[in-house]
Amino acid sequence: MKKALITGVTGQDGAYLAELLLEKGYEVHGIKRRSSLFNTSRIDHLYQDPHDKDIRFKLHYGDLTDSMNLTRIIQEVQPDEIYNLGAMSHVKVSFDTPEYTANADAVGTLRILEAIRLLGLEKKTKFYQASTSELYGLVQEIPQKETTPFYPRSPYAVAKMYGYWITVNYREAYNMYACNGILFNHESPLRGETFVTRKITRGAAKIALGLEETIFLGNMDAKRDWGHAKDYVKAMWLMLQQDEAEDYVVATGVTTTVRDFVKMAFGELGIEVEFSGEGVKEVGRVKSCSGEYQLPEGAEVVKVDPKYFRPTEVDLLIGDPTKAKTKLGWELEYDLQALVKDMVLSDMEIFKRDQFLLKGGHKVYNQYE
Ligand code: NDP
Ligand code: GDR
Repeated sequence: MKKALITGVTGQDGAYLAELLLEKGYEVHGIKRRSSLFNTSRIDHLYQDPHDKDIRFKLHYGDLTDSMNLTRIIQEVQPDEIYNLGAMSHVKVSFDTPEYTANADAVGTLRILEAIRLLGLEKKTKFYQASTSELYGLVQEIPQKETTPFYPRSPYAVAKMYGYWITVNYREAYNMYACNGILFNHESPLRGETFVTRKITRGAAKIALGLEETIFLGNMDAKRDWGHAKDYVKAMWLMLQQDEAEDYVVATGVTTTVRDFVKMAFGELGIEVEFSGEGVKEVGRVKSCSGEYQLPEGAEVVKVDPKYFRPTEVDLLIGDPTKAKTKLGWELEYDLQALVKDMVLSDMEIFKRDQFLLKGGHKVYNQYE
């Protein structure tokens, strides 16, 4: 039985990847951080009681900022594959916590590679690094592919640039099987609530159900190449099943503005939204409603709050996944419409529960960011 170790197993991708690897018959080990509350909601359905015999899903406490801890876990597990998905992954937050971001995202990657080397596992353990389209940053070429020059635009992207190159360096210096997946934005019902797509699908669901009036967003003109996380974790696995370690772009090849994502999300609920105004004055208003959810015409459902603007922005991402498709045989199952539908339906379920609780006189607390 193959053994895999996943850092960031409690995150969006970690949860989908753990599920995929368990389906494939792996023994899956995940590293989770200690937190004052349970932080395993995305993987609770996979949980196996450690007291049971022959369990195939095991969690270890750990942190990417702790070399000794990482080395001990890797020594204990002796994994065939390590997927380094753990990171401080929020671009805007990286401007607030740049040093920590560098420690976890850049040096954290080095810590794992060095642990593999020190433990003499270079020939046994294959390594996947969660690299990102944020490396492309300021547009140098479109669509962006494996050979496009990098120009990172945030402390997050700069830290990930180190992670990218140290992975390449360990591959070349020590002949390790180490790959970068340069993944473009991928989303899902499990996406963190403060990333723009989930913020929009949650907002649209709450507004349709009368639980909220307005979503406040930042740059509406930003364009992203959005895919479904379920498709993207398959590419991660495929990258570690090849004869040779290489780096791959994983993307859909289609780019969409934040504004159009908003229209699609409300559209799933039969609510047509039109935008007017520019910059901080831009507003999204209800034009018409054709389904179950009837909102007043002209209701201002989207406004701009400059607090969500970034000091340096990445305006346009669009990836060319030709190499992943031809060399890995990777295929997409979800297009953007199917992704939006999956997210909106899931958030409707969540907020219908809240609506039910409110009607029963219970309090419901929601966080906004
Ligand atoms: P999430 O933010 O959902 O998950 C990040 C995971 O990393 C969580 O499990 C988190 O733990 C964990 N983590 C954070 N800091 C540390 C630390 N210091 N030590 C150990 N674990 C830590 O990210 P995604 O699942 O969306 O992304 C997975 C990876 O892919 C990340 O590295 C991200 O940067 C990268 N990436 C993501 C893309 C996307 O569009 N989703 C695109 C390209 C790259 P906790 O749950 O406790 O917070
Ligand atoms: P991104 O994702 O920065 O691309 O990083 P995010 O969803 O945060 O932003 C996408 C674009 O939307 C604009 N935007 C807003 N973003 C947020 N979060 N909140 C808002 O209110 C808002 N309004 C507009 C942003 O300015 C940006 O242009 C994600 C992360 O998963 C990274 O870890 C990963 O590496 C990259 O995708 C690829």
